[in-house]
Amino acid sequence: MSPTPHLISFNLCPYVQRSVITLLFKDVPFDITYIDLQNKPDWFLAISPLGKVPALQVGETTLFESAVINEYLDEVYGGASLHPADPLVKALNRAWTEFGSTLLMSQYYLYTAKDESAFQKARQEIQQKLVQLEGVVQGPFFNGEKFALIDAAYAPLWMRFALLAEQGLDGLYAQTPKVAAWAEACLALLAVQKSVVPEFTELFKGYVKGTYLGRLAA
Ligand SMILES: N[C@@H](CCC(=O)N[C@@H](CS)C(=O)NCC(=O)O)C(=O)O
Repeated sequence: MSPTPHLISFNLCPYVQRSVITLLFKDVPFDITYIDLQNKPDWFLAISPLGKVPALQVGETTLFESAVINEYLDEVYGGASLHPADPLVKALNRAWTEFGSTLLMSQYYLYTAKDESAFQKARQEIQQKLVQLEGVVQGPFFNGEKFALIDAAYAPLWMRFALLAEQGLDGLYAQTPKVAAWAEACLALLAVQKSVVPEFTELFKGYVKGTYLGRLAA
């Protein structure tokens, strides 16, 4: 029997959230330890080669990088695979998952922008990436009817965009109705809703408070 997976996390991290969604969706019991990234514990630095979360401890072994962790979890735990069986489709899913990581960075630049010009630059980058996604998403999920690892990789983005919309970020999906429906389908899942700490909304809005967007919302 495989050991209980143990995730090392930070309560606002979208990359760890990808793994939590995968574990919850597959109904796999797991342990989770939250650390302060501003004050990384020595034991964490000793096991995480890049000093980043997520790290996944499986027995004596520590894995890192969210996409790799998710593939491992999918292969080893909880029944049917969440990755497409066809090698070409699987490879494409991996490529678009990496694209999703660049979108996470653009999103980060958006909600940490200190002035309008940085904000508009990030917004433009995001809009362009959403248009690119509009051309490839099948709907309702990325590959069609079935929720997959790639959806777990994008769901943290959709959750943060929904909160940013409450902060005044409007019209984000105006040109991308398929992406909007994809986001909605992901956010409707219990595994996604339960993938963050109960105080997440408050923490996230607090994080955005001092930024350009936070000032707009005030
Ligand atoms: N490519 C990594 C990115 C992980 C990442 O950037 N994690 C952030 C938190 S959301 C982190 O640990 N940052 C700490 C640091 O860079 O020092 C993955 O997909 O796992």
